[in-house]
Amino acid sequence: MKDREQMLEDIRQAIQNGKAKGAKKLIEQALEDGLEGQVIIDRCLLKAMDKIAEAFSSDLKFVPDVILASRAMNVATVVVEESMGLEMAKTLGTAVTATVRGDLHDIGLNLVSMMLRNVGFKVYNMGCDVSADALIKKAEEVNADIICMSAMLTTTMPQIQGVIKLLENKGLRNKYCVMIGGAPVTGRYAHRIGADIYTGDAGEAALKAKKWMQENGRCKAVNEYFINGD
Ligand code: B12
Repeated sequence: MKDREQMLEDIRQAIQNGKAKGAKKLIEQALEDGLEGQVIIDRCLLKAMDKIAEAFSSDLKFVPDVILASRAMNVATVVVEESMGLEMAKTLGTAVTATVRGDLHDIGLNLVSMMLRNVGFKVYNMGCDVSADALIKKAEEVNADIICMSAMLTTTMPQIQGVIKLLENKGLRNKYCVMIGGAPVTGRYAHRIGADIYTGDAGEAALKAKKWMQENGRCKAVNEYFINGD
């Protein structure tokens, strides 16, 4: 059996090099050998994308490389997610997640969706390039508690505000917690446009969403998340 560090390094390399099938196989093997899903997320998935982002910014990798790595990353995310048994029987609450209209970045969004599932949310991940109308329609249809929006481009960031405005116009603003994030988004911007939660990373997003549910008396089921008091 390969040692743990070597397994992690191989998975990271496979993702960085855009080898989706290879990454999937390596992750399945690592899980079988006892590596925890959370360790794979922290040490492989997040690290691999950091490296890709770095290489992209320094012109060492180009758009096709990034697309391949992104695909591998999304495949890897699904494998880890399934291994963690994240289809929740007990539901802490319901979240609809999407990257806003005109924006094709979905890696951060997928991570946020996974982390939300991890703490007990039922998550409807609508993917990228989602219009304000479609997002609100979905939230209404599934009786969501939280609307999560990701924007990765300065040019698409205003779409978040557009969704909030549309919620206001429809008289629905107070029905939902609006949580936002993405590389160009800041806490200051979130405050200015009237979003409820901003965080810079997926793990913290899930914890803040869970806290919001507790503080706003929105928990749909009394379950272990609250019995444990955390
Ligand atoms: C991968 C990537 C792509 C891929 C996307 C593939 C995919 N399936 O997602 C491709 C190649 C398609 C792409 C295309 C483009 N990209 Co691009 N891309 C990136 C890159 C390298 C990495 C982004 C990423 O996935 N990071 C890893 C994830 C894990 O991080 P993250 O998304 O930031 O998410 C974390 C947090 O932000 C947060 N978070 C994210 N969403 C949310 C949501 C909520 C609710 C919360 C609470 C938190 C949260 O949690 C996440 C995990 O902790 C970045 C560079 C960078 N440093 O960010 C550029 C970058 C975002 N891209 C950029 C640009 C300019 C483009 C293009 C315009 C390039 C072009 N000329 O065609 C196009 C635009 C396409 C479009 N219409 O969207 C610029 C944006 C600049 C700007 N300020 O607007 C960046 C910053 C690169 C750069 N330095 O110039 N890109």
